[in-house]
Amino acid sequence: MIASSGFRKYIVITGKRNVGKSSLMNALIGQNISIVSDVAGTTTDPVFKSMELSPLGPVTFVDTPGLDDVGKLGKLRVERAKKIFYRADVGVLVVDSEPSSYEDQVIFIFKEMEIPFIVVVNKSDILGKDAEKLSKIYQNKYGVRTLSVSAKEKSGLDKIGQILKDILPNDEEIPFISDLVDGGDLVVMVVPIDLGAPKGRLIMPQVHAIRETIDKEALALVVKERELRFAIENIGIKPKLVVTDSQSVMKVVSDVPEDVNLTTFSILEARYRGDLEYFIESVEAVENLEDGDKVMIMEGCTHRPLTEDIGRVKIPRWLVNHTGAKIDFKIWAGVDFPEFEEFDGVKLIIHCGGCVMNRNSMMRRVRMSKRLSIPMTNYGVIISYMHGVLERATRIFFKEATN
Ligand SMILES: Nc1nc2c(ncn2[C@@H]2O[C@H](COP(=O)(O)OP(=O)(O)OP(=O)(O)O)[C@@H](O)[C@H]2O)c(=O)[nH]1
Ligand SMILES: [Mg+2]
Repeated sequence: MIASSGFRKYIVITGKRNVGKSSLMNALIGQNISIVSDVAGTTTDPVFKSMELSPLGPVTFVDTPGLDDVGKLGKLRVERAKKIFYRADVGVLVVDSEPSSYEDQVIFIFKEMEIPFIVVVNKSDILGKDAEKLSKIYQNKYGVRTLSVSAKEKSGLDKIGQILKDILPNDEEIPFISDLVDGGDLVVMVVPIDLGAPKGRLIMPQVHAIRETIDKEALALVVKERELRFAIENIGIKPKLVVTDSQSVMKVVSDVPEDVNLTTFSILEARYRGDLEYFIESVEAVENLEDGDKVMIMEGCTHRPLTEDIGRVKIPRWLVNHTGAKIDFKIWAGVDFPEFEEFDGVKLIIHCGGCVMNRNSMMRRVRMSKRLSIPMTNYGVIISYMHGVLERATRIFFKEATN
């Protein structure tokens, strides 16, 4: 698969003017993409370049303007930095001298935005032994990993890929359903006729749930919603869990006894790929929506919208009914990250299940939303919320924590 920008790691190169940020990016990519000169402030807008960086894989380097001249108190600097940093996976702070209040501030922003970063001491060709001294100073002051290089002579650069890989967040895969069931348990799955699915097929989350259930030596019983009550009343074993399609959740809640665990495929997806607790906490933002507020519907792929499309038609309709507010919906679809300006005035992000995304690419969007201080929830969570059954449909995940 060609890595589109949604899967590429963003590496943001920052530092004072003239420290050699553009030279470093050029040295890393082996091309003169970004303009280098001895005039401070040469780079005026971010410059992007994508490449493969071993052993990290596909990355996009972002060379940025030095921000050491903006705003005496640095307020403007913070705003500008945030605008560039919000989608960074890792930061590279380039230096050629001892830390000043500028480096203090950039590192403060990295820490505040939870962006892992390294310090690259550049110009080792002229710094000589001082390069090592500087490395030590930065290590001791900020507890950060450092690397001393010469962008001019292209030396000291070969370890950078490994170091960046070491500090990148590791969004390990988590189970879809297997941690919720034991061998011998019965799981009932409610699968309605799906007009969106190809004829004769089940959709991915349904297949995934069945696979993990049977691999746990548990029993998977798959029914349509009309047969659910009959199944529960006649099977003779109390189900450990009932999983339903979100759109039938209300009917299913009324058919499943209160002491039987219940959730939806979309909520399982929300947990599997994203941050379920954060999505639940964020959904409360619905209650503050007012006339004219913007809500971004964010999708992981560009599919052709269906007539009764869940993201474009149903959720907006439910949300307007729920809040009574005239909401301004924006759709963002695709693997790329929206530009900063797209988030202007957005009060809530509602993300799709992300069936084409992996956990890492979803968690990056979660991190982005936190950095932008815009709450983000997802389809599965908000659908159950608007139907008044979110607590019921998520109880199983939080049971152990409250015991
Ligand atoms: N000796 C030496 N000079 C370097 C090195 N890297 C960059 N320079 C010089 O430092 C000056 C600034 O380099 P740039 O790469 O334009 O620096 P920058 O950080 O991108 O600067 P701005 O875009 O203005 O913020 C140029 O004259 C470069 O030739 C290095 O490793 N060694
Ligand atoms: Mg530059």
